[in-house]
Order: sequence, then C-alpha cells, then structure tokens
Amino acid sequence: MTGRVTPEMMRQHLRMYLVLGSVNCIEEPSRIVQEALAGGVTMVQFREKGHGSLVGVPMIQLARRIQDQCRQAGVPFIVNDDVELALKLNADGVHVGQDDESAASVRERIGNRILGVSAHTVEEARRAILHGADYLGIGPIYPTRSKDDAKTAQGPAILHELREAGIHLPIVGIGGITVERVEEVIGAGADGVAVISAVTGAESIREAVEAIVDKSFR
Ligand code: FQP
Ligand code: MG
Repeated sequence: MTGRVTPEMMRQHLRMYLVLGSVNCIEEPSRIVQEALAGGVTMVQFREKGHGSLVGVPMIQLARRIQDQCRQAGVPFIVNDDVELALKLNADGVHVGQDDESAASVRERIGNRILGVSAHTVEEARRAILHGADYLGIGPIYPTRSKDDAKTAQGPAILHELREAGIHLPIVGIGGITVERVEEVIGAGADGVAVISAVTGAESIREAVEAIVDKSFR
C-alpha cells in the first residue's frame, strides 16, 4: 500500500458494506461471509461485540478467517473499535465511533490504512474529517436491533443535511437498512449502505447482497 485511499476508491468500497460478528450469525460466520462475497459485497467490517461475543484466541481466529476470505476476494477488511487487533492482523482499516479512541489518535497509529468514523451531526462530521477520516458512517438511519446502545433513528434527512452543509467525504448510511430502503438512502446522499441483519438474517445471503448491490448505484 502506498498512500491514503482516494475518495473515488473509498466510494466504491462503501457501496455494499457488510458489518458482522459471531453474535449476528445464526450459522457459521465464515459461511455467511463466503456467500456475501459471492454476492458482491464491497467491504467487510469485523464487529465482534454484544452479549456472548467471542474474546481472546477464538475471537482472533474468527477475525483471521474472515480476513483471509476478504483478501482472496480482493475486498477490504476493516476492524471495528479494536485498533490493537487491526494492527496485529494488518487489517486494511479501522472503524471508530464517538465513544471510542479519538480518530486523530487512531489515524496516527494506523498510518495510511482506511479510517472510518461514526458521526451523528454536522459538527461531529467536520471534526472527524479534520482528524483524518476516510469515510463517515452515518446512522442509525432507521431503527435497528443490532446495536444495544443505538441512538434514535435520524432518518435519511441527516444525509441531505450533511451534504448541504458542504461535507463531501464518502459517506455510508447504517442502521435498519433493508433492500427496500437502499434507494432512499443513496438518494439522500450516501455513497453506499452498511448492513448487518439485512444480510446475516436473509434466507438467501447471496440474493440479498445481489439485490442491495443492484440498488446502490449512484
Ligand atoms: N458506522 C459503521 C460503518 N460501523 C459502525 N460500527 C458504526 C457506524 C457504529 O462506535 P460506534 O460505531 O458508534 O458503535 P459500535 O462500536 O457499537 O459499532 F459505517 F462503518 F458501517
Ligand atoms: Mg465503536
């Protein structure tokens, strides 16, 4: 890897961003990842948290397994929250929120790797950009059950608001996004959609991903 990811590349990676950990999966997580990659997922975030989540060696083994699958598919592998783990695995990037290690500090530690930052307001978005974010995760756009401490849903209007405020950094919408809601999220200004249950809970993982990829054209 030479320099930072370009905004153009970042937008392509964000188009269909799968976020998951073992807690989200009723079957083998790596089987879900395999099917999702076959369906055309463009980036994967390892988010191992919540009740019953793996820790220690089993957690690292699962992360490595998913990272291998992503590498073989040529899809970036991002680690949620855990900068230590990301560095240990040489992941492609890290995602942090407002209650995690500060984006500026993460940027210092990860060099040119991809840095994603959650933001809920124009002010948070501006600060994340100053701190070196490559993309913003904005949400929850709709109500979600995948995050215990999720804030109130903001609706797609927050995406319009950010764009109107002059924020041009690549943006991915997250939170309660289903196949039927993808066009609304993209139409409001997002470059892509991040999903958990719309994919991990789908009857056909591959078909769900294909449908979302289809609708997430800008
Ligand atoms: N956006 C995204 C992304 N990924 C996330 N994990 C979040 C937002 C939420 O720290 P945070 O980040 O607020 O909560 P948690 O660590 O529990 O996920 F857009 F990248 F998909
Ligand atoms: Mg976090």
